[in-house]
Amino acid sequence: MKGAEIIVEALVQAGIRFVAGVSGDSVLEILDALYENPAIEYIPVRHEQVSVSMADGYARATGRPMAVLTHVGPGALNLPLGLCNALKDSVPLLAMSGNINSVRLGRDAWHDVDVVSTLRPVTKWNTECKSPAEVGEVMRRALMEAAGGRPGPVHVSFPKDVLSGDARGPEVYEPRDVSVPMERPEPDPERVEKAVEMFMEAENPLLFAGGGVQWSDACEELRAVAETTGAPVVTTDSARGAIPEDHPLSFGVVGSLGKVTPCEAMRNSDLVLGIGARFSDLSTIEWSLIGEGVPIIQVDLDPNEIGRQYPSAYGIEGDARRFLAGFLSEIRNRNGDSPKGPDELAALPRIRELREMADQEWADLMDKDLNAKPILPQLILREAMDLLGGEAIVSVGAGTHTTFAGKYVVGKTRRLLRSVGLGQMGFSFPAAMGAKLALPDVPALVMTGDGDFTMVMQDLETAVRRNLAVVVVVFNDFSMGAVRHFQKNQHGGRYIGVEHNNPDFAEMAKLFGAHGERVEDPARLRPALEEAFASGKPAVLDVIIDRDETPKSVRAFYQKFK
Ligand SMILES: Cc1ncc(C[n+]2csc(CCOP(=O)(O)OP(=O)(O)O)c2C)c(N)n1
Ligand SMILES: [Mg+2]
Repeated sequence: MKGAEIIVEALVQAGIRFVAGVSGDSVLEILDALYENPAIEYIPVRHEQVSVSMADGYARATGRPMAVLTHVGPGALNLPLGLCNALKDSVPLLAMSGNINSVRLGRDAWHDVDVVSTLRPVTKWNTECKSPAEVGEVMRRALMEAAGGRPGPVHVSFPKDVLSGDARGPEVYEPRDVSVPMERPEPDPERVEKAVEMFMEAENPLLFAGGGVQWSDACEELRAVAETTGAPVVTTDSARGAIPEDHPLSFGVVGSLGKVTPCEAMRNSDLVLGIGARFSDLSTIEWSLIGEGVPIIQVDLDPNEIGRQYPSAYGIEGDARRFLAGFLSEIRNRNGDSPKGPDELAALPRIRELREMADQEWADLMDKDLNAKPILPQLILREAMDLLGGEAIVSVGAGTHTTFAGKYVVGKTRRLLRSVGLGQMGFSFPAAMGAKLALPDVPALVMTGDGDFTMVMQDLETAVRRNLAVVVVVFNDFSMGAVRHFQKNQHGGRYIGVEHNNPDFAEMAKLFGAHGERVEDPARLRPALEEAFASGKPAVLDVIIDRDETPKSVRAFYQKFK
């Protein structure tokens, strides 16, 4: 077997169904091995960055890695942004790139770039495959690294002669279907018991769920712990819907990109139990939300995260689901408690108070003339939620629009896609395409900015060709709004480099063969959304919004406590 054939065989054995990428002569052998292979679909895209973000969105939606394939040099050098995004948010994916023949490596030959060194800081694991005989082992290792432990993106470079050469010896080692979570460590039971004691001593404990809860499939356990203890739950953006955001105990995203109510819940807690959360600057508003001396319990699979932000945290190393299961049975053993119903939970005084605050916060956000023209971003949020409910795939871009779109009430885990740790523009559209590949029957909405969308919109061609019927709503303010707002507030309105023209995105979508409509009249928004989803095609709604509508900054709200 050729090296390239072993790669494809390893992908099939790992259960990988899609490979996206841009071609090049360095990967001809792999493309040829994919030709007519019924188990794997190769999806050509128009920019390598898009292939990584698609794989990223696919993995966020499913827990399964997808593969990316690029050409050497210029192809592989379009990967770092997307890989970094996956690394920052612990998303598993496999990137493969071709390379020039081994004998020419390092001689500054045509296309020769040290791709492995370039990608080192943006991958969890990354290597050059040196000989055809190594291909099977390198593939096994790469897939295990992507999905095992704390998931992440991996990259392998394959020189041409490795792909075309004949591999001798063992070809593929330990075939295994790969998905997250894989086998993960059990936390020390004594430390779990201690955590229960600390939790029960607290009057106002808080459950703080991070992406680790989602990646370890711990959502049911999280909900059971919450319903048994009556503790409120706040999340990071990586754990959206880990507990449905309309659940009586669920208060949404905490931190500077979240809402005030979950921040207040954190600020007024006398114990914070963080599960699979980094306690980042974003979620804690530069570490200001947790009071001095408030005990913290931090459960994480990655020992490097424990105590990284709060050295005083009582650390528990291990899998989130196993921790929560152990925690729950210990609480039940001690108290004989069972889960409380929604009415009983809603009547708890602390929950009632937080719920009133949350309702008021929502009412304040929506307290606008939503029939106003230009359209207010709040109207898009309201109409989309009304139409689609909590279970749609919702992919959100990076910009001012995020602070509105990000308030979508998410009803299910793995449905809200967003570049969290990196805050990358150009992610939302391809990520939704990836999620749609996995879940073709679930409606997929992209809420993005005009700046964000224009970074990747060429791949409307891919969406149309592959019929990935995502509906892109462009919050069009003809500007890099987030930066414009800074210039308005901090630089006296001296706007430089933030205002631009746009094509009519709807007309452009039609030229690509997609559905398109420009929406300027607030009354047209709802029917336009309905028609876009009913078209069954990729669609772009170019919604002209009021660019001076600035959301209240949660960070600014908390300045007063500093
Ligand atoms: C790849 C990348 N480049 C630059 C930035 C800095 N940045 C953050 S938000 C933003 C403006 C985004 O504009 P748009 O997508 O139109 O959204 P808006 O703020 O107008 O809602 C910029 C330039 C970034 N986050 N990512
Ligand atoms: Mg904009």
